[in-house]
Amino acid sequence: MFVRSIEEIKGTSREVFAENKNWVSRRLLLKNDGMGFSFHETIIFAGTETHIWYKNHLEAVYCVEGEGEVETIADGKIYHILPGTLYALNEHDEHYLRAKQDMRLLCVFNPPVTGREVHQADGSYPACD
Ligand code: 9YT
Repeated sequence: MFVRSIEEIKGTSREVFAENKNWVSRRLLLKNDGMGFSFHETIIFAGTETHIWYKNHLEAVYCVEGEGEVETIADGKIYHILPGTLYALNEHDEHYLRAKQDMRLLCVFNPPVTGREVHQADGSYPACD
């Protein structure tokens, strides 16, 4: 087994800032860790709106701090996200993520991300292979 902390990730390649400055993501587990999923702690900064559409991944997101909302674009539904809430993008749902306060989110990706992806114009990450 191994142990890894957020503090040791800060300032390394496992700490990734969004190009648009909307979030920072610290990747505790990536594809090369061999777990079959990746696991990230992501801070979404207050007042931001991010368009996301993970066509090549499923993502589950658990909120531990802060407050915001997710709007699924296909049906216009709005989901209020608070600490203790999980949302699962089980249909590769295209959505907007809006933070009212800084949100601290724990995110699991299947398949795992490699850590080298950048968000494409359509809100997706490329397929890993
Ligand atoms: C919640 C979400 O998907 N935020 C965007 C960043 C993503 N969690 C990542 O790459 O770690």
